[in-house]
Amino acid sequence: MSKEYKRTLITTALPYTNGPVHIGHLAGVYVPADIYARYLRLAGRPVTLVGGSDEHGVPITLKARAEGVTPQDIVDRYHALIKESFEGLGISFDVYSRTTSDIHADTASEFFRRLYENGQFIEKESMQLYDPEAGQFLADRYVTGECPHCHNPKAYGDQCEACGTSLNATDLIDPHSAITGSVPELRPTRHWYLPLDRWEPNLRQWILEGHKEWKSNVYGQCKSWLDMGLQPRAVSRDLSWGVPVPVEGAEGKVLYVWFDAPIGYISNTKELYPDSWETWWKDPETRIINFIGKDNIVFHCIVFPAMLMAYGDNFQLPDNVPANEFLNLEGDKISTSRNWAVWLHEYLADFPGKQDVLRYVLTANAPETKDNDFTWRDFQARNNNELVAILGNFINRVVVLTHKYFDGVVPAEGTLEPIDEALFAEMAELKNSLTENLETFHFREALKDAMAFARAGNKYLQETEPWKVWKENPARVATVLNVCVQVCASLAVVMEPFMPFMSEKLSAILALGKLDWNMVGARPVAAGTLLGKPEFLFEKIDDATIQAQVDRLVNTKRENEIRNFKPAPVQSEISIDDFGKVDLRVGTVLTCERVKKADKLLKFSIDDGTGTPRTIVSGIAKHYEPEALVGKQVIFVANLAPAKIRGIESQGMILSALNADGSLVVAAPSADVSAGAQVK
Ligand code: B3M
Ligand code: ZN
Repeated sequence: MSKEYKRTLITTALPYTNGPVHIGHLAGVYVPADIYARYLRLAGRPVTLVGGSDEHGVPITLKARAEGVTPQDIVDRYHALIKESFEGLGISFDVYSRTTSDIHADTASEFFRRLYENGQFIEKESMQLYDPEAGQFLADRYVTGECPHCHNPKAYGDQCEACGTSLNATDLIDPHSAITGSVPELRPTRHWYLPLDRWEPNLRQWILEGHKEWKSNVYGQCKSWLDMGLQPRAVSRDLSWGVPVPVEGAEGKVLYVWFDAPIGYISNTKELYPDSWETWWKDPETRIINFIGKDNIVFHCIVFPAMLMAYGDNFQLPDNVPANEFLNLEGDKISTSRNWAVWLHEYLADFPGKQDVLRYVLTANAPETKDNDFTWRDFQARNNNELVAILGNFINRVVVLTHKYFDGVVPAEGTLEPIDEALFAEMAELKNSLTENLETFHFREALKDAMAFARAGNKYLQETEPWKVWKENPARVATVLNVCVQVCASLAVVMEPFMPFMSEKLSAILALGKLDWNMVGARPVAAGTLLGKPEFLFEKIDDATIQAQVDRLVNTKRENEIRNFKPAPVQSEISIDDFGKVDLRVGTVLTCERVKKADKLLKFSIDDGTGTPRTIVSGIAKHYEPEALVGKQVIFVANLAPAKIRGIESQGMILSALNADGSLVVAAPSADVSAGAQVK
């Protein structure tokens, strides 16, 4: 931070209300923003945390169409769910509103009108994609096609998710309507464009010269955008869902969702502070920080700043945009449409009282510099080995020992020994590092520093061993426990941004009152304070609980695979004579066993009606227990040339079908037939 600001306005990307929020949203945007806001509050620095739902745009109208309900139904449903689940996780928004509010419609319209009146737009007619079957123009997510840059076949009309390039619908190769699947035609239509090129020199100066301290992923994306050269961007759309374009002759047109959504940050601040909102946006003493995911960088660093520059009137640009990379789930990209996610509202229902665990894991594993992976096993391990074994354990021991030796009353500090002084010195260093990491948005590292207080505490207890000293030197035990209680107090404060629920419980046990960053490394608990009852702030999560979550994902994957199954293309034609050469037979399995040291192979002995059992080796051991097949009938190719497999001569091949989800079933007659019967 180059200068001292009077206040900080933190914005969080407004989630589209076309579905609930998932751990990817949380790790990328809301948990880090909340950590930062909570830290600033503890440090006594004025801060406002702004959030809200993004309720316009094609994701919402598409969802409404798919369900046969109105867009309003969709946004009402998900806005309520999202708002409630954010509260459940303790995201401490000062305001969480929505872009369908009146105040937003007014603010966004006024913004557009001012730019329009000041000649900040180019108005032009152009040919746009039109779906004659649906009777509407196609832009953004209404149209998919091949990305002209990376040739991803499923790019959207506004962006290619594979290479991150932002697109115009007419850039797509081989476009298709997302509504009807039909091939769109071109029709003329009139729109307003924001000439980003006009602002290019200012943007270059502001970002490339002025903000070299930005995260390299953010700075790099901006630089490559600016180096490619900026183009005018349409800020209106031919749609009915959105904020109507507030000028004459614009019937049937609404503001482009990426024009109105960032203005939502302003509208929501207005809603919160009807009288003083301008201080938070126009005073150069206000510092604005935008928390977003990496797919939103261009809109926050190029488009919205250009809008603010065009508006003028002292609107401040963000001081930093600490965008995160993506979080994957069990090795796979999180996806709302594929239901591949851990949904926040489901987590809160499945893990009541464990909000902090999710916050902890998402921070410890945050995708700050590269994409990262969430796995349920890691979640369990971090809970059991870190939260329970290190943090919870230290606090619990201190409170239990204080109750045991001093009836829960914090003993006087007495005379400090070098080891005690060393612990305070260590805490002072940790505080510096932690503060620095929080100030620079390195929340993973910050969390490590915070945990280091608990590690240091455990080590100190291990070394001072009050339970051994008690008999001959109770005064020393008094000192040790006083010191330990002070470490707990530091923990209550340093953990608050990360895990506010445990911090609140711990503060109550220590009777700390209002928390303050100055308490960290200090001695805020007075001797004589009566501690609350010891309680376990964390508890182990067992294997069965984790397995249930893993099973749910496995099921989701199966459902997706079956839903998306596309049969392989039929092979080239053969004649009836060709087919006649294949001698298919029914056989009955006499014995079946695994082939040693070959985990895929089963060795069958088959009654093929000849009286001499036939041996067949088949690669289906992953799908069947051998015993389950004994006595069953199978269909096999009887005249296949024998082949040696692992030293066994296999005399034929058993037929089977591979299911979409990778499961396999052996082909069999629908009722028992004589062994050796031909299949034709
Ligand atoms: N709703 C995109 C998203 O959820 C968009 C963010 C708007 S921030 C002003 O990824
Ligand atoms: Zn692409």
